[in-house]
Amino acid sequence: MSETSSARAVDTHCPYCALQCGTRLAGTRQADVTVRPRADFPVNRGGLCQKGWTAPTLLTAPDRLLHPLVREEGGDLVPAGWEAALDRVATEIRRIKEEHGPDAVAVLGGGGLTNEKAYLLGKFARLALGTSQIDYNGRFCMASAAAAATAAFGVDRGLPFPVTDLGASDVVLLAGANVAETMPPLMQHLRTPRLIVIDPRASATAERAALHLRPAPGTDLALALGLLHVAVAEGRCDDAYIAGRTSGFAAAWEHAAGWWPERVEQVTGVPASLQREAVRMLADAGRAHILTGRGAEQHSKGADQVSAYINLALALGLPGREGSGFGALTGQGNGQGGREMGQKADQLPGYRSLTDPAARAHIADVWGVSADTLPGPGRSAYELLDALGTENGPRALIVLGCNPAVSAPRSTRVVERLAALDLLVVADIVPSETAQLADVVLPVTQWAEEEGTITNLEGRVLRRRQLLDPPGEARSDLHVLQGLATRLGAPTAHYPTRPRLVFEELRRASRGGKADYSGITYERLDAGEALHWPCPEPSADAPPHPGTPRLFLDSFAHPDGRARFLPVDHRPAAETPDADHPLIATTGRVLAQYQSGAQTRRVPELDKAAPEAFVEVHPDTAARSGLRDGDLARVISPRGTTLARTRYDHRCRPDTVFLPFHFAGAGRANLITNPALDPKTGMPEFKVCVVRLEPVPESHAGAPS
Ligand SMILES: Nc1nc2c(c(=O)[nH]1)N[C@H]1C(S)=C(S)[C@@H](COP(=O)(O)OP(=O)(O)OC[C@H]3O[C@@H](n4cnc5c(=O)[nH]c(N)nc54)[C@H](O)[C@@H]3O)O[C@H]1N2
Ligand SMILES: Nc1nc2c(c(=O)[nH]1)N[C@H]1C(S)=C(S)[C@@H](COP(=O)(O)OP(=O)(O)OC[C@H]3O[C@@H](n4cnc5c(=O)[nH]c(N)nc54)[C@H](O)[C@@H]3O)O[C@H]1N2
Ligand code: SF4
Ligand SMILES: [Mo]
Repeated sequence: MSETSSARAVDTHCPYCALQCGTRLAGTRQADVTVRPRADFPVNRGGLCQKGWTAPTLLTAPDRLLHPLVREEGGDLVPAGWEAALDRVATEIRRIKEEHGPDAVAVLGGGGLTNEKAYLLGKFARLALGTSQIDYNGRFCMASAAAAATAAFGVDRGLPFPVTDLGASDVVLLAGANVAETMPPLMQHLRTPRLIVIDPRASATAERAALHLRPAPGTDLALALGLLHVAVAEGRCDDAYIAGRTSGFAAAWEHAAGWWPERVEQVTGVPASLQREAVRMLADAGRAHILTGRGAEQHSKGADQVSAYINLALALGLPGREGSGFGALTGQGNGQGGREMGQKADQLPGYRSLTDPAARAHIADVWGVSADTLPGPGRSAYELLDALGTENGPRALIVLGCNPAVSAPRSTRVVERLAALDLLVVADIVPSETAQLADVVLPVTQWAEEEGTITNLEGRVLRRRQLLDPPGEARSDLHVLQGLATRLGAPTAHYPTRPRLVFEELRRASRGGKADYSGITYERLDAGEALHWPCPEPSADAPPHPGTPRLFLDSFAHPDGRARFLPVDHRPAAETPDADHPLIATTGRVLAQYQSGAQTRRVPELDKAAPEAFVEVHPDTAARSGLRDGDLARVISPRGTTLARTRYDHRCRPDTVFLPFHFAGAGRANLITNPALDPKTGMPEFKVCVVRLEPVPESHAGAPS
């Protein structure tokens, strides 16, 4: 029984994005839950987007998973008891490990999982399975921003300052972030500052901008180098800051020196005059922020691209200065905590490196094993999916909190690889497209039905609280992990199902790491304290650590205390348009749908607002392909074809089309995307692939999703 099952109202947070808007839930059963935004939570201050308002509908999705399902020999998924379902998984895993070794079993996690789940999943993979093959969907999301921040600042906390700082800024530059649709309540904090938006599209956010730069997709690196060039050429750099707080400027400048504004204009399409205006706005501002979103990051050069924006921010003296800064806008609900807890291929809890002997020794000690038993780093998410069922690849995959059949690039290949497995196990709340392919489907509880913690985009640790008992036979992911681990021989006590106990263990595991949670307790959070990591546990008689809302004010996290410029140069996207595929397609989000749509497509109000796949295209470009507004189009890339409704937009770049990736079936944007990976981070090139458009004969024209 839960710790709070008698409560009828709880203060908690939205189940979706990294803003983690504060909400109050009330109700006694799944069907009568109401949600209200909390005015006292500083991030949303009483605001909620359409997804937050309708979140309770998810609790009663008509096809909600309520019983475990197992696939009959070559046939359908049929209901089974938990014991039988877990036994079947454990038996298969033992067989596969015996025949092919521990790396034949793989795990894919998610940035929506609570800290407790993400932590226990990493422990389960490395200890109970003994596999190196674990990664998570944050690889598709924050990997490039994380690598660039770590390289520059020595630590990766998406926003190293609270979002409320933005409200007092004079100028905020948003590179590839459409926050008006992806984090609407954040717009409250962006009313005062003047906005510079860098986006190839006239996005809802760009419409609110004082200055809108529209580079061709895949050219931000050239643009950011150009902005640095202008700052230097016009004498607008903060020379004292560069000398006193940074290193590596000269090497970075060597590359930027060749990117004068007129050359940048040729590559990006952004007029030189607008480049100069952007730099003047930033340099004239008393307080300024530069923020990146996925538009700048989801590229095969995503990490370098973010580094180029960081170089600009450093040249202007913004990071680590009170009231100014650089940040990347984390996307998923627990996208920040999810990348600290050890579900990433190269990482241990506390944001520790899996290859650092001291880190291995510390975690092995917490887990009560010898450091030699911990596996080394595994494949990144797309490489892992691409290897499934191949000669040296995994034969089994366990998925928690991810729907790669829709969200991974080059879907056709990914679905083929999932089908080639001996065993696919999916724990989910609904029959996602990936769950539909599984051999065993495990029904789990969701946000209003469980306790835990989430770390939002500003590194603030928040409590998720339970309002309701689980429906049907649904159990927490923690129960799933315990059930499997014990069947594989682990002691029950090593896999607690009470989130509070898991949190106590992860506090110890994180102690001394970059993301140190050891001073954070459920009691402190429940008392309403605002705790941003790092928050170390103080020595015996010292007062509790207050947490760290603002990082880098005194020094950066490198041993010499300095931030580092990275020497980066422009390179083109992996594909460039040609006669067969003359256009660039970029992909992203709309307000009413979330991610793979597994959740929001099941909320009628949201599904009505954004019912089907579409392709946003300039009317002249569409007309050249014989497409009228509202026609069904084939969008064809070298990898495949997706079907989408033509949506005219006069403000589009004529060389660029845009598709949301929230839809399943033939309307999956990822049927066409390019899995070219960033060599530094494994990030796929979701934001650039080459395409052509063709009409679909009327006789074939069904709904695209
Ligand atoms: N409604 C909604 N909100 C969400 C989500 C959702 O699915 N739906 N998901 C959450 C998650 S996990 C994430 S990661 C965030 C993502 O939040 P955002 O990063 O804001 O979302 P995207 O739509 O992926 O991309 C933002 C913009 O990048 C632009 N863009 C495309 N190519 C380029 C380019 O080469 N350069 C530049 N500068 N811009 C480019 C697109 O036109 C788009 O407007 O949103 C979170 N919030
Ligand atoms: N073309 C294109 N593709 C993209 C992107 C893009 O911009 N363009 N963006 C990428 C980005 S930034 C991201 S973050 C990914 C997101 O991609 P995914 O992670 O695949 O998308 P979600 O729909 O969030 O999938 C989460 C799944 O977990 C389930 N779930 C929710 N809560 C829980 C839980 O507590 N436990 C368990 N076990 N399951 C749970 C949901 O029902 C859902 O099925 O997509 C990436 N793919
Ligand atoms: S902005 Fe994000 S956290 Fe806030 S209500 Fe919308 S989806 Fe939920
Ligand atoms: Mo994301």
